[in-house]
Amino acid sequence: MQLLTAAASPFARKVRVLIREAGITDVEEVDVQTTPLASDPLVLAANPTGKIPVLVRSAGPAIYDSRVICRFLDDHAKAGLYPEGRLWEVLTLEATADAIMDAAVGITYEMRFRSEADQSQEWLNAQWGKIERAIGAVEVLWMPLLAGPLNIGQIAVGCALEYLDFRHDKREWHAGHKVLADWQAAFSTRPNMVATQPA
Ligand SMILES: N[C@@H](CCC(=O)N[C@@H](CS)C(=O)NCC(=O)O)C(=O)O
Repeated sequence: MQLLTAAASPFARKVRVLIREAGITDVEEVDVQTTPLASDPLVLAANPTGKIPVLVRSAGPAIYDSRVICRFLDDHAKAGLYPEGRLWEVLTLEATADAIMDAAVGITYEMRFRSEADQSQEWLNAQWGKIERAIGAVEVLWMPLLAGPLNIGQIAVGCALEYLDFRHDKREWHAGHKVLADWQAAFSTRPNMVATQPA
């Protein structure tokens, strides 16, 4: 199988961390360059939206998005990152982290692809508001799930928060969120997080 990926993508990083944590050896990672304004042809051939990550499989159609690929690879490797007893909580935590990524990647694109004069500060701030609220919810609701055995929610939150540090450090999400910031500082030292740092 081939994973179409990019070093800066937090969504693709979720999959890359899972691959390593699960000890999966039959997925080749292929770096592509794709943007909302210029889709990589390889990606477009496998995913009509042009987004990464995409998993190209030897049998069956290519699959996307990151949540589908993570679930598929977890099942493939029987990695147990979706504990049955806490499935709905873990999936909601993953969805919350993905929402942080969506808003953060949206901010990155707005700032990269529009001139400063055309950028909507109102829209940028509204996206940041989503991120702030999601971070607050993680801290209030999900710390026990972040503290337990490794699950996909932890990987997703780790990738989302490090993406904020990578692209939007000036917004200083850590301020007022010491509990989550301490969790992230520890989680980011996992060898598979270190091996997949965004670039
Ligand atoms: N919901 C998707 C989001 C994927 C996504 O937004 N990927 C970005 C890179 S971080 C992308 O491919 N952007 C290119 C585009 O929007 O055309 C997932 O979880 O895989």
